[in-house]
Amino acid sequence: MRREAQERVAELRRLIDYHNYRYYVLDNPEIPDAEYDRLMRELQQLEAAHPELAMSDSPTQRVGATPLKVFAEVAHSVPMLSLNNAFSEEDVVAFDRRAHEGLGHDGELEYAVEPKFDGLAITLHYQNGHFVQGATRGDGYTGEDVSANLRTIHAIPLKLPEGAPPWLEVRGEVLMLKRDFDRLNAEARSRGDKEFANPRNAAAGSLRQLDSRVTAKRRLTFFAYGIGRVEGATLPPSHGEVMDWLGRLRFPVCQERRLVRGVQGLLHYFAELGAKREQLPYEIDGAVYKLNRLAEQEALGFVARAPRFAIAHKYPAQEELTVVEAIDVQVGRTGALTPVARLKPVFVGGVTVTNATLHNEDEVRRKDVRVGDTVIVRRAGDVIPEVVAILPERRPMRDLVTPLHEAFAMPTHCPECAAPVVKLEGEAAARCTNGLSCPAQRKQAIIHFASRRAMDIEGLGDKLVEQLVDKGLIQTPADLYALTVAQVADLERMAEKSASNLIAAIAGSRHKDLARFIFAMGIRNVGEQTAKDLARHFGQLDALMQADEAALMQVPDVGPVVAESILAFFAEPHNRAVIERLRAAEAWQDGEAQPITAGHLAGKTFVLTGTLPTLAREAAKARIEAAGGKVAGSVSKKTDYVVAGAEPGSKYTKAQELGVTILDEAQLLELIGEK
Ligand code: 5U1
Repeated sequence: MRREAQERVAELRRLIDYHNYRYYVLDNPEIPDAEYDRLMRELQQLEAAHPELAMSDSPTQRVGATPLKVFAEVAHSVPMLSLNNAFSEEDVVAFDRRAHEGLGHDGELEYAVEPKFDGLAITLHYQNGHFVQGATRGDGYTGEDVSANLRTIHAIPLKLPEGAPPWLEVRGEVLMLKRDFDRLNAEARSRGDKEFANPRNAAAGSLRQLDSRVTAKRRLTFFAYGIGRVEGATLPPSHGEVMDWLGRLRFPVCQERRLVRGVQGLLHYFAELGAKREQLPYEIDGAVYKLNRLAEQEALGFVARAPRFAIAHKYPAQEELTVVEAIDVQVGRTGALTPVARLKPVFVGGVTVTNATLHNEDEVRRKDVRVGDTVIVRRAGDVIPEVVAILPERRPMRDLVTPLHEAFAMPTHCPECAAPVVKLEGEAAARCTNGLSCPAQRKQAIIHFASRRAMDIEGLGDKLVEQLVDKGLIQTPADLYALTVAQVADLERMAEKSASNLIAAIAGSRHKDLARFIFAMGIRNVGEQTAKDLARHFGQLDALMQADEAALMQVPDVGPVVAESILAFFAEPHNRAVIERLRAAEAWQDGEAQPITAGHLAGKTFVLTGTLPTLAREAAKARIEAAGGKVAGSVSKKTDYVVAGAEPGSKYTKAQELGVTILDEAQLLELIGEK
């Protein structure tokens, strides 16, 4: 009996380790979750019945252990170095030149390049293929023993396959994926708990928990990027091959790593990775360049605490500290009031930022942002800069207990037109109740109408619209088509030439397709995609204007809220009058109705692989199913589409082999009709 249990336990551990690897490292599970859970439960029951069979590297040990009082210290046998940074092309050129000089090498050098993960460096020790200890970097010489916490990270193997060397130290980074970070913060928010400022802090906070059961509940992951020490095995001659070897030992290695030659290769990689940065499922703050040949790495050696053979090329910081000088309230197109922090200018994300959105009143109160506060500002990609958090310890004090500035409160009257402000139940935004009689809303409506994705009137920017409205030359988008060159030439910073260009651009914006026109009208809750769907479904504006709630809800993704916004918009006599004038100006052209119905993907089979930039796997599946499609677990000749995200698994290769259409997230959304 005992022998039978022993064999089954070994078999279950082998099976679970394998499926764990398929799921967490390859992102390509072979069995359903329920089957995995069944195997795990069986193993837990057997281990409980036979405590003598318990082992620290059993997959059941990933749930966390008894809390520690303190972390033990671990002296690193090989120091955990930091990297020198390069902030400019010149720095990279100088790095490459030093490498040439140090090696006495002519011609281009070969570099192994990969993302610089924004996580926490750790080292993992394996003895005879078993995970025995893991530690943080600490000061580079001594770190903290966080073994119990590392065991809970499913991407870290607890047992290596046959052929692992007797002693192996693997170095890499623990991090939290952006989607897991968002989920963690959403949960914290719903409980009223403090949120983490960024995935790095969340990963650090989770890894440095004395109670590993807490770590087990946070989803952390890991990427290997090097070796600390190895005994009993000869490493291959290049870094790239070492990484491939680690991959075969079932360590997660990053799919974005490449081999490049010379400075041009490095800079090209830097630009390419930078363009992908926002879409990657994890945060990075640069690229790491390493001489690929280990013999060359050894020949160059180290300076102080950093290797000469490697460098981190950093992107401009996406987060910086600055001070809030004022909090203003802006009125948007639909009357929504947005608090905006006016900031002491700060260079962040590659530009100088002076304003950051505070989203809404609840958000300001939750973050407790006040004038005078030192705050973390974040600007990532083209996203509007935002205040992430305040630094409470830097808050100026009037005395020991009273803050210098009061907590923010939303004004009760519109700062632009003094009309009362309301906050509707279930809505985060407070709104001015004055509609298009409010000059701010009127300006925003016209700015939106003229914008690139709407009527695309070149040269009609915010400042010009402001002047036109303030001078009483225009009140609605329809007035644009009645403007004259003389009227425009009189405005500040305008002359005859620029005025006639603008009038020509306004005239040239006519005859837009119906979808753009619907979007340009700025109906609440009607974005570009809904506008496209409505245009396609109804074909003509009159048909849309006459549609009742039931007819509107025939359009996929139009629910009661969107339908209600459309009905309210067309019920407004002022809006109907403006539309009639725009009809007379021939602002749009009607088309043919091509009614769309839900379920247009009926009969189509999809397979998901890799991490999509914004949609979690479940969300992508739900959308496909809502459109009538089916999601399968593996690729076959019957698969119609494979949807691939970052780091796709073998399903991607299989799809290529079988010639199955491969979609990215944007293409999927387009197919579903959401884009
Ligand atoms: N991706 C990556 N990050 N990182 C950090 N590779 C890498 N290598 C490092 C460090 C400190 O050090 C080795 C070059 C020794």
